[in-house]
Order: sequence, then C-alpha cells, then structure tokens
Amino acid sequence: MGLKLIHTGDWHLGKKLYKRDRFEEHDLFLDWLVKICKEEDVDALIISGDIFDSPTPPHRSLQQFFKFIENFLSNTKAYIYAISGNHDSGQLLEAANPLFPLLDNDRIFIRGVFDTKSIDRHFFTLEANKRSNEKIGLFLFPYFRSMELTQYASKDYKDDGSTLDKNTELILSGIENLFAQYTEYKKQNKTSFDILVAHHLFGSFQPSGTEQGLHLSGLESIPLSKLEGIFDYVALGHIHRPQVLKKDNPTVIYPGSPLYMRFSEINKKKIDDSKQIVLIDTEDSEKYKIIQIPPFRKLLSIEGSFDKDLDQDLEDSNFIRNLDQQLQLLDSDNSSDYKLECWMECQIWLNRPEEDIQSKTEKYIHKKWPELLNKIEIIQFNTFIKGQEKDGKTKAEIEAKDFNKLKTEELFKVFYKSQFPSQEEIPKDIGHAFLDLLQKVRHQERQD
Ligand SMILES: [Mn+2]
Repeated sequence: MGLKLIHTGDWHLGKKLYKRDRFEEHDLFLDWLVKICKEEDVDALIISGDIFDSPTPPHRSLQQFFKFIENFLSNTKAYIYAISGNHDSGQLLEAANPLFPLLDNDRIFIRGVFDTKSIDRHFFTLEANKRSNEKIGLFLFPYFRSMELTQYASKDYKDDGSTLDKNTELILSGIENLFAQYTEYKKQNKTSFDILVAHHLFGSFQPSGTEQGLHLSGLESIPLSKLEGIFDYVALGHIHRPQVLKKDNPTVIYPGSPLYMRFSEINKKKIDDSKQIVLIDTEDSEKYKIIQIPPFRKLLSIEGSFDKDLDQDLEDSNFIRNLDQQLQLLDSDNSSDYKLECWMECQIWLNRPEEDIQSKTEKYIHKKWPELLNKIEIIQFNTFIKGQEKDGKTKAEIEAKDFNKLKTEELFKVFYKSQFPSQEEIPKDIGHAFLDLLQKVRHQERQD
C-alpha cells in the first residue's frame, strides 16, 4: 500500500448566497472532511486555494478555519499542505505560519505568497510512514498574477525569434524554469511520487460560471504537456465544476468547490455536477478515487411564467406547475435527509407587474405542501416582465437590476456595449488592458 492523500479546494469560507451566509454548510462539510480523513487514515490533506471567499474574510470564517485545523490535528496524524487562490490574501494565509511548527509535530504547511526569490520555500518532502517507504515530493505553487511570472521570467529572457507574443512566451518560460528547479529538487531528494499543487488555468477545462476571470497575458491556459515527466499528480484549484483533466501521466484534477456557489450551477444542466473530493493512493494502479460530498442543503431553482392577461389564476400557471413538480421530487427525496432546510430561488415571467406574487406563492406552498413547510425557504424571488426579454434572459436580468449577479468582466462588457452599441466585441487590446487593470486593483485590495 502506498501513501494516501485527500485533495480538496475552493472552499470559499465566508461566501454568501443572496445575502445568506453559509457557515452551517461549511461547518458540516469541514466536520465531514475530518471524519473522512480519519476513516481513510490519510497521510496528508491538500487544499488547492480559495480557502476564503475574500482577502478580508469575516471573523467567523477565520475562526472556522482555525477550528478545523484543531479538529484535524487532534483527530488524525496527517499533514496539511495548502496554497492561496485568487480570492485569498496570501499574507493572511501565511500569518500563522510561525506558530504552526509549535503545534503537534509541525504538520501544517501553507504557502500563500509566490516567492520568486526563494523558490525552495515552495518545495516539500513527505517522508515515509509505517505503511510505505515512499517519499512524496510537493511543489506548493500559490496563485500568481501573470505580471509576477513575466517579471520573474524576463530576467533570463532571450528573444529567439519565436512567433509567440512576448508575454505568452515569458509565461511559458517562467513555468518551465520553475518546473526545472523542482526537477532538480526531486532528484536530490529522491522522491518517488511528485505532486504539484496550483491554483490557475490548466489544459482545457469547463468553468461553472462562478469563477472570477484569471488572466495569463494572452495565453488561454497552461498546457498540460508542461507537466509530463515531472509530476505524478496535479492538484488544481480555481474551477468550481469538478473534473478530471487527465487520467494519467500525470493525473490532473480540479475537485471543484464543496458547495454550489449559485443556483445557476445546478438544475439546468443534465451532466452530473455532484460535489466531491479526491482520494489519492500513490501505489494504486487507479491512483485516485472520487468521494462524493453528501448534500447538506438542497438548492432549488423554479422558473416559469404567469399569464394574467388570459384571466389565469396563479395556480394554473406554468410557474406553479414547475414548482409542484420540483416539490414533488423533494418530497420523495426524504431518504437523503438533508441536514439543513432547502433554499429556493424563484424566477417568474409576467405580462405586467403583479403585486404580492411572492406572498401568493408562499400561501400556495402552505396550502398544498404543508409537510414541506419547515423544510423549504424562498430566499430570492425575481420577477421579469415579458416584453423585456428581447435579448434573452441576460437583458431581463440586467433590467431587473441584477447587476450583483454579474462578474466584473461581464459588467465591463455590458458597459462597453452601452458606450459603443455598434461594436460586437470588445477589441482584444482593450480587453487585455482592462484585465491587467482589474488584477492590479484586486491585488491592491489584498494588500490594503
Ligand atoms: Mn474559487
């Protein structure tokens, strides 16, 4: 038997959903995670960034994180290896580093700041345990801004007449340089299984739509070919939809976020989007196993229309039909016993403004589904007027002043379109300049 590790990331502690905080869900997830680490008797836990949702997380989230560490240390013998993501403050994550060596055998290693001056700080060896003589090498590569990497790479840059854009070339040569240094390290330390922990865009991934845009100076993502022959497992963070980018040579996985970040992540898609963590076994031929996270809270999104002009009662509407259908499913779903009440989002299309449509819906649920009353709560009710749908839902959403649902990059597109209606797309140079500026602002926020 080899060494066993668990890989998770994108916790986003402190994240809200329509102004509701999610501490309870995160508490349940973190308790469950410690239980699994204990049951599986793992040697280490890898956290691939975005531990917190913001560089200045609520105090309660900080408490939650430190309570988790205490719980983990006292219930397992395993180590923790963690990096920052683009949502974290690297400095904040590293703030407690001086204390960790004092805790129970120095079992926590966090790298939040990408330190190009001493790359060795990012390299680790996990020694053999009772089960195995294996030595695992780890490269903890925290989130970096493309500028940090291009600056680092430009030291040794020689123009070789390549047709690639200079920034793209710098990013790629920076990555190659870092991996070459790790290759030296692994030779010296004679590791037999090597893990890269990173929080960026790699290979061809499918986003969930709730990730903040990242910028790699014109490069779509870091090609997986750069990882071959160096690493055995690549533990990624950033993309919230779980996915295996590559099964082997090396295995490359985004485990996704443990919680659904928005209602739009579920329901509408047919593909299996259930939430998960990854169990790595270094000597198993399969190398990894997916473990499903139990759903702690059901999220339901109900969409439909109500045509009052047809003298229709709310109860006859397509909206209520969809609602009944979903509640029927929820009612028969009791076996999975969600620990927390179900949260619902309603989107209803109307011919004209209607009063009290939310309270009418609530009354309907009281009457028709009394047994579900304590199990569901409508946390958001959006109404749209039909005539405004011309350009599809996005426009209706914008007209309903749902700006807070859009990412900054999407807002910029809306703004650009409003200024220059004749232009189909934002010109590339302006788009890149905006993303560069956005990264600077976000970094600044992190430092303040
Ligand atoms: Mn994330």
